[in-house]
Amino acid sequence: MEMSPGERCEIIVDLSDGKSADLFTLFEDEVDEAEEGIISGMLGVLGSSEVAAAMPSLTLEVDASIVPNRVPLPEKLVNIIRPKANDIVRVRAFELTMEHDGGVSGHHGHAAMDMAINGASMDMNVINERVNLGEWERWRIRSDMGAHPFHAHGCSFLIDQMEGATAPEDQRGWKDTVVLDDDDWSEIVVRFDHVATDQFPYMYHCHILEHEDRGMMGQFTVT
Ligand SMILES: [Cu+2]
Repeated sequence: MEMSPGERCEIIVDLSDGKSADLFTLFEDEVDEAEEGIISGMLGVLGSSEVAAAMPSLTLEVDASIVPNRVPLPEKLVNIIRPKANDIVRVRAFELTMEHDGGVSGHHGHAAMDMAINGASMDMNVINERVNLGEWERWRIRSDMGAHPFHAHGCSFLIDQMEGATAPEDQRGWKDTVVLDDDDWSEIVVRFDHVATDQFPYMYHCHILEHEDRGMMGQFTVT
């Protein structure tokens, strides 16, 4: 599974054979190199040096003292009721941008980047959006440059379109992060059911730490 910073995935692991299962975390380029090795590794045929060197992030082991409760997987894991088109009362657009800050080389020998959403870098004293409690909205989020995992507080949302196309099956559940690729856009439908005041607003932001720290973040109230 491809995962971005801050993203969560729910998985079901079949341990009915009693064997343990290893979960690996790799960087994107390592995945490309090691994908075949990982798959053969799963089959117990460790071949690739990448896989041999990789440490599992998590190992799931079966506790033999627990009597297994063997139930079949349900036909449907969750029942999601999507809002109808006319339930959505507002559309907001968010443009994520990165710009060189004037080309002056910084102390580290490279120009710093200014990062912003809708032209504004994060400012603790500015409320960027005001949302009405309990109303469905459509948020269209676009990356001007680079890949960004967009995250919003105080909600779970449904991804309608992802990277300019219909969201893949594994992205159609309740989410709190949506990934945008370079020069791509995604659309979410979202409803906020918790109050957030001017004094204690929520945030939406890119979940790459270096990007949110450089301003790719905004504040919103829910009232
Ligand atoms: Cu980012």
